[in-house]
Amino acid sequence: MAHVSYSVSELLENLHIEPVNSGACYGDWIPNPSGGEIESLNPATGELIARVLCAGPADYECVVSRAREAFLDWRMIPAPRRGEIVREIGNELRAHKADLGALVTLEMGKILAEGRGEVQEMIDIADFAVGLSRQLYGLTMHSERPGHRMFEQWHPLGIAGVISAFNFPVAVWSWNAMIAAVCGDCVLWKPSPETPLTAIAVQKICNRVMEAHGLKGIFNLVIGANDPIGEMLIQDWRVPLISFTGSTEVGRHVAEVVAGRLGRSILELGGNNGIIVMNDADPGLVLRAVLFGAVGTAGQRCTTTRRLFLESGIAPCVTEALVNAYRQVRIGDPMEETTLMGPLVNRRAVDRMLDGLQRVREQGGEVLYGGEHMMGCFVRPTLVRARPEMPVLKEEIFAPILYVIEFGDLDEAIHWHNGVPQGLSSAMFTTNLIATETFLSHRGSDCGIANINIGTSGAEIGGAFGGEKDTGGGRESGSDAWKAYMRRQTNTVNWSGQMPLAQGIEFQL
Ligand code: UN1
Repeated sequence: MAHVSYSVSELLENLHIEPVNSGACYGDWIPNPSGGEIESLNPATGELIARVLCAGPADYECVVSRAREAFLDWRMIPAPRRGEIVREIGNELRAHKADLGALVTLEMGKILAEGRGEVQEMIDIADFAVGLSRQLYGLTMHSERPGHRMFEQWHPLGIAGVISAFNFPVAVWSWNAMIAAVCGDCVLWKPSPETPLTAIAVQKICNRVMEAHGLKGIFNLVIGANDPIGEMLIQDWRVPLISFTGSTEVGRHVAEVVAGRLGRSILELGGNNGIIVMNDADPGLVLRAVLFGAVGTAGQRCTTTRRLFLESGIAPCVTEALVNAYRQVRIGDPMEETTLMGPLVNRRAVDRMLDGLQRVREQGGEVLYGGEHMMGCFVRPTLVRARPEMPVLKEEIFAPILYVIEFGDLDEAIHWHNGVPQGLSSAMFTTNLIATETFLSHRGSDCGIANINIGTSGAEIGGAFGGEKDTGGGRESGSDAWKAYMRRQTNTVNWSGQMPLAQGIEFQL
């Protein structure tokens, strides 16, 4: 395995990461939070990177009450002005792209190109949010009554709670935080305890920008365990919106608790993404898209390609090309520029992959390549020839396992493609217009994202991101996803000097 060429101490210094860091911040860091200590480990080497003191219940309380106070002022700043401040955050992220990207790599194991790509995603959404800050449009309606004006306004909502996952430790926060900030909300972030340092580095960047404007409490951080900190957050009526990214199992619990207090949730849960390849597809494109989709981020994206449906005519050549490509994947230290696949995030992830593979074999899956643990958190990307009825195909195993399934006709492929609980991302490779339109029609893909001649992962920020069924139904990022971060108010103004009632009702003494 290749050696590390990036100086870790320099990187940590550039991003102001200390050997021991506070995990609770409302602009000022709480010096000694009481929630116990966690260690951030490099999954490629097992080495300690730095320690973090977690937020305890009193620290949580302190941060949320400061955020609540900050909201009262932040909501009164004009949205375009809030956008200017978000632009400065985007510029700071540009300046720190290489370092922050490398810290993502160091802490969770995705390769450098993908770590930097993740920071680029933050920069892109910051730019999007700046433009959006001048476009928080409401509609006007024609009233049925004379001399009446109807319209709607979008007001800031309050504190947006963001619970993010290890696999996109900073980008998914930014989809929420940059949009929420221009909408006039404050943000309370609980990152994954697997990736506390990237969150601290981002919080420090935000603190510097906000401090220059005399602001605190707009971006806030509480690092801590699901119990008690996550639970306190989802139960807190002062946090009207919870945006949660993670497993379907935990997401279901979040949804129930937040709904129980009539709060709003945005859920971005498991995916089980499929690509359907028609005989007329360009095999070269298929190969590149599938390789990135299935092996990229070591199979740990919610958009990772997990099921590949090949029409029988093209199946042998694509399968053979994939086995060849998998053989050539350079596995190693993700801090090395030439590495294509780094480690899984931790040993539990390795165990879950190996358990899953046991079920695959028991159910008759034929491993065409890989299937084994190498060392530490490193595994081989795995290709499996599978039958569509195998129950394991309905699971999201968060690891680089790709099932190859052969099919005879398109209706059959769509049937099996949609026959899983999850509904995040999907794709078809074809040059046929009818197949394309069928896949994108009401009887085609049932997912939140459906692409043609593009893989399932690597979405741009400009579209709304999220999916259906067990994926949770939430939408984040671009398009009009911002509406979830604001409250809509319908206004009717009567300037007629009369009091006509709607629906023609007469009600007089
Ligand atoms: C995730 O895996 O949680 O579309 C998000 C993609 C990325 C985001 C993935 N832009 O693959």
